[in-house]
Parts: sequence; C-alpha cells; structure tokens
Amino acid sequence: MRGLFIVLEGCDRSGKSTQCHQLVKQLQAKGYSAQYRNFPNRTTQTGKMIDSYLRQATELDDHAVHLLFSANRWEAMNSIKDTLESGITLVVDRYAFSGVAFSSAKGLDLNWCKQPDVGLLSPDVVVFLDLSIDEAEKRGGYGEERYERRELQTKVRNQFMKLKDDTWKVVNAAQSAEQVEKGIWSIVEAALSTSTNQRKSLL
Ligand code: DGP
Ligand code: NA
Ligand code: NA
Repeated sequence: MRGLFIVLEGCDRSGKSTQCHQLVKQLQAKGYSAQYRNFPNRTTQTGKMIDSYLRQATELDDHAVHLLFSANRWEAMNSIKDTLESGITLVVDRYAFSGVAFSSAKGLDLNWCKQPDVGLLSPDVVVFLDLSIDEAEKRGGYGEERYERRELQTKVRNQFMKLKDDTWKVVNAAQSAEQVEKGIWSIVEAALSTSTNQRKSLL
C-alpha cells in the first residue's frame, strides 16, 4: 500500500515544524515508514534563491518569487510520488496552500496565485494548525525574515481561511504541544485506517 501524503499548514509560529517532526516519530514508533519534507526546500537551486529573498538579501518581483516557490514544489514531485508509491508516509511542512495564502496576502490576485500549482499531487490529509496572531506574537515574537510582520501575518491567516474547505482538519494550535500532538494523531490514525482503494489515486 502506498504511503499517506500528509500536509501541515498554518501561519508562522503555529508550531508546524515541531508537530511535523513529532508526527514522523509517532508514525515510526507505530511501525510505519515515514519521512519529513518541507517547503520551501531551501537546499535546491530555486530554494537558494527563495532563501536569499526571505532573508531579505535580494529583492524579487512578487510574481517572480511566487513562481519560484511553485517551481520549488514542482521539482520535488517525482521524488514525492516515488516515495509514496514505495510505501513511505510523508509528513510535509507547508505546501501550495502557503504559496497561495502568502502571495495573495501580499496583494496578488487569488486566482492567478493558484494557477502555477494546478496539477501538483493532492494531499490525502491537510491539517491546519490554527493560532490567532495575538497568540503567535506571544510566542516570543516573529523573527527577522521577510514575512514575519503582524500586518502581513494577519492577512495570511485571512487568506488561509478563504482557502480552507471542509476536507481540512483544523487543530487549535493554542493548546499545549501534547494536546496538539494528540489532536493531529487522531486525524492521522483515522486516515491510516482507510483501505487502499479509498486512497485517492496519485495519477
Ligand atoms: P518556513 O521555512 O516554513 O518558515 O517558510 C518560510 C517563509 O516563506 C514563511 O514566512 C512562509 C513563506 N512561504 C512558504 N511557502 C510559500 C510560498 O509558496 N509562497 C510564498 N510567497 N511564501 C511562502
Ligand atoms: Na518562518
Ligand atoms: Na517551519
């Protein structure tokens, strides 16, 4: 049976990366093969350009950087497909929803923003770690990167709310890490118990 394609989304400081790593550990402890991936992947050629842009070392047109983020996902597609087909479950830290939420929050047209990611593999499970901007700021404030500002984060959160459909599973990220972990696990456990033929085809 192929692996599950799990995506965690949320605003900055919602605890996504910590929870992704915890989930991988938990899956492995239960005997599943599981791996962590994240977007943007800053190690590739497109990722290096994105990293430089996020660290504010370089300037890029908003549309151009949007396409770079999308290319960063596209270039990972074959590897993601092969990994899932080999039976490994992937826990992915951000995906195309972040792409659309961040770029449209900056003012780009929402429908334009969706187009470059059309055709990417659809996740089996999308977990949205929901945290108010006030709670996010209480967590020691934002960092130095380009998007880590209250006004933009507020807009990003609003855009995520527009993108959210009834297949998304929302977990209250203001709870303790252990409670968030339990919430995510119950969602993943339910998804894991769906039979092979209920899992969406990758192709
Ligand atoms: P992270 O490494 O997960 O902290 O992400 C870096 C920043 O980039 C974060 O502020 C979210 C933002 N981001 C992630 N994916 C995209 C994307 O596809 N497009 C845009 N514009 N921003 C993104
Ligand atoms: Na960040
Ligand atoms: Na992160």
